[in-house]
Formats: sequence, C-alpha cells, structure tokens
Amino acid sequence: MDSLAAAPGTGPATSPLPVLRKPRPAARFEDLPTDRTLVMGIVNVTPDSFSDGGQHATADSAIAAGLRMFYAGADIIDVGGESTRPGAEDVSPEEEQRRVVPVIDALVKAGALVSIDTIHASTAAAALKAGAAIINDVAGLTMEPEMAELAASSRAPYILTHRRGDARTMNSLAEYKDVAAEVVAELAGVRDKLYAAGVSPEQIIIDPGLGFAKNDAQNWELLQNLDQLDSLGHKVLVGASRKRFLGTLLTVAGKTAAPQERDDATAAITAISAYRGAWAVRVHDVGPSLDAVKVAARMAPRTSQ
Ligand code: PMM
Repeated sequence: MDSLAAAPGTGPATSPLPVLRKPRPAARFEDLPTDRTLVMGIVNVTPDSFSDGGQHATADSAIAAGLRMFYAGADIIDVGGESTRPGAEDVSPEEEQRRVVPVIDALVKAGALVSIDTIHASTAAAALKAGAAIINDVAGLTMEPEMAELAASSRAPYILTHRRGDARTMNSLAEYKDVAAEVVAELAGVRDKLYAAGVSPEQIIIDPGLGFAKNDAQNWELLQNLDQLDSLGHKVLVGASRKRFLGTLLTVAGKTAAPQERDDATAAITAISAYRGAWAVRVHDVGPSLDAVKVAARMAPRTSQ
C-alpha cells in the first residue's frame, strides 16, 4: 500500500488518503488499452452537478474521489469545474480554474490520465499546463472557437461533444426529424472547422452529447444508432451515466429514479456501448462499468481500434 501514490495537498495527516512519497511518471494517452472499451471516471468539482450533487465541492474530496476511481481501475479521470446541467449558472473561467487545477495536478502526480471537462479554452489551457492529457469540450466548439486552435497547437486528443445552445437554451432546441442523422451532420460540420484549424483526425473523439439538447426518446434513438456515429471515422465516447432519461426509464409508482439509483442502468448501457465498439464510456460509478467492458470484450473481442 505504501507505494500508492496520492496527491500533495490532500489534507492534514488525518486524511484517509495515502501521502504522496514519490510522484508516478505521467500517464500517456498512447498507452491506453486498445483491446477493450475504456472507462472514464467523472469528478465534478462543483457545488451543483445534477448527478453527484456537490459531493466533491472541495479539492480534497475531489482528489480523493478521483484517486479512488483511478485505483479502482478507471482508465481516464474526467475533471470538470462547471455544471453542465440544463439551467445551471455560468461559472467564470477563473473560478473554474481555481476549482480544477489543484485536482488535476494531484491526480496527474499520482499517475492518472486526466481529461478536462470545460467549455472554456483558457481553462483547457490551464488544465493542459497542469498535466491534463485530453480536452473534453462539452460545448463542441459552439462556445469558444479558440478551443480549435488550442487543440491544434497542443496536439492533445479533443472530445467533440454534440450540443445545441447553452445550459439555459438547450432544452428548447431538442427538435430533430432524424436525430442520429442530424447529430452526425452537425458533428461533421464542426469537425471540418477543427480540420481547418489544423487538428488532425486521430486527435478527434466524438460524443453524441446525450441529454444536451435531446429529450429522452432522442437519447434512446441515438444509442440505438451508435453505428451512424462510427461513419465519421473517429473514436466514439458515450456519456449516459445517471442522466435523466435513465431516471425516467426506471420510474416506479410515478417516482423518477434519483441519479444515484441509475448506476445499474448505466452499467447496462456501458455493456451495450462496449459491445458495439465504443472507444470509451464516461461514468460516475466505475466498478460496474469496468466489469461490463470486460464482459463485452469477451463476447466481442477486438484486436485494435
Ligand atoms: N455529460 C456531462 C458533462 N460532461 N462530457 C462528455 N464528453 N459527454 C457527456 O455526455 C457529458 C460530458 C453531464 O453530466 P455530469 O453532470 O454527470 O458530468
């Protein structure tokens, strides 16, 4: 146990976390496994995320949560400092960076591969400086086009998430005739802007953006048509964890399941996404999803991606 690298600044000696004695070498994107779907664990350093309700509002608790996921086997830890739930208040990039940078720094020193979940290019840049390896642009370039230049200059893998509007407007923009075809077409349009900025195809990971300007039925339709996203020729990330459409599915006696009651259904979606060849899933509860990807890899072995 004593070699378990933890983070500096994780609190007083009474902290339940191990003390960092020796930083681990930085994890590298290139070293991620390619024979199975990857599991990305979520750490929201926010007071108001829908899914983990401000559980990790301080750096210490966020670092502890990230380390637990890392030690449990998560391949990537996704750190975010602004809630993306519909109706959420904006957070300034300065406040966002104050929240996420110490957490990223600690997780990277412990040897984790970290992605930064943000819509702000300045926060993505600060995160990369702190050792994050992946940019997770939840606004899919719609908020800050500078993200494209940052992705091009840093060469960091870039998650292009489909979204319409912002946290305030997205619910009213969920109008599609054919949701899968339109999401693919809109992602292709943004992808072309990334190419024009100098981002290479291998850097791009696409994400259907479940819940971002999609209603429950549209989320299911996207999941049923994941193969259409494959047609763009990039890695695909699926982020269904604890989202509202799962709560609706699991309604009992008129009561929607609470976010924490949606983890089993999330693991089921992981199994299906992995079986269909998704590159990664983004989840709050990493253990069941790690098992699910093992099951899928056994059922449908792959040699490389
Ligand atoms: N969902 C949320 C936040 N970030 N990033 C990606 N790439 N894909 C998603 O689906 C996604 C995301 C919202 O969920 P949370 O509040 O539980 O983090």
